[in-house]
Amino acid sequence: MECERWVEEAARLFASARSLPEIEDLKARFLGRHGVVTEALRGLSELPLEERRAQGARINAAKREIEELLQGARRRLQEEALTKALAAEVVDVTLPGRRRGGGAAHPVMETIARVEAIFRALGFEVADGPEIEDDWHNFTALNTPADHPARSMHDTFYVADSEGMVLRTHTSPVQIRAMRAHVAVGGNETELRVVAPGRVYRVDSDATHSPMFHQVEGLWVGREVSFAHLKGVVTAFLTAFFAGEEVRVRFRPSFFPFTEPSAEIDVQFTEGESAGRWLEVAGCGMVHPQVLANGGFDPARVRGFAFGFGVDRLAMLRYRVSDLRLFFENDVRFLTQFE
Ligand code: 2U9
Repeated sequence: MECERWVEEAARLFASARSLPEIEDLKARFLGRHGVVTEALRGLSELPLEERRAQGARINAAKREIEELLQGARRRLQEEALTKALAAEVVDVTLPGRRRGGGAAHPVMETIARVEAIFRALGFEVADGPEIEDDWHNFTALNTPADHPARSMHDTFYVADSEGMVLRTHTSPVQIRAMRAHVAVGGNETELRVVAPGRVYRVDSDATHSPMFHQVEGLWVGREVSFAHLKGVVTAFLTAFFAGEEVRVRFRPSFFPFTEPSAEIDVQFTEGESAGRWLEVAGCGMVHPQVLANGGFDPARVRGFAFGFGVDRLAMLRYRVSDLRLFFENDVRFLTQFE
């Protein structure tokens, strides 16, 4: 019988179909407007009534079977596609989750915090001030005369269209401001102990100099203050800062316009790459009487000592970084090592 052949043929063809478009073609061949089943149903009208009923029932039964085969084939292909996708898109549930980076303080800021903590423990307060300074606070008050080479455009960044405003070349102007504020509230003969950390600027750029760098300066003014106290404070600081490493400290005579006498401070490590070499880390001295006067103190009644450290230099030694520029390039591959 013809109907049974259709069903057998449909079963065979649907079973071997490999894609959804192939199945839709088969559907058209059997059930479409010009499909064999549709044509057969259309031909029924030419048959006598009795035969039409019997033949119609057979064709409709075949049609239902072919529709079921069609649904089955669609389901089979969808399941095959899913199985294939699941095998291809493997999810490794044992992988660690993706975390958002926590962030951390920059090694230079970490160093400033460490320096501040040590000086606070030694009785110093911490002060800050403007990074754009006037000529008087940055140079004149610090005994740096108008014709001093530090004032040249080759060394100092001047602010365009301003009356001699500069990017501060050291944090010393903060000390001048701290002295004047201290004396203004009646502290001419009371002790002043202050450290001033911060950014400073000079026209200079190579492996060991950056146009922006960091200093921390200290100042102690009082009636009985001597060079011996200066040595004691600086040595105590360096010992605490390099805790865990054996460090020797040396004071070497030098000159600065704002201190007299003046010295440079070198350190020597007994271990590590630079073991045995003396490395300069700071300058210091007894504050020049004229500078004390510019700060509002009476130089006949008080004395002071001061020192200035290069913070970046301290950070390089502590973290064993050989090129200063690495601190300012902000490459996360470098910075994440300090998290
Ligand atoms: C006042 C009086 C005196 C601070 C001083 C130095 C010597 C010094 C350098 C160290 C490395 C700058 O960053 S660096 O290049 N500093 O050599 N600083 S004495 O003297 C002062 C400061 C303020 C009122």
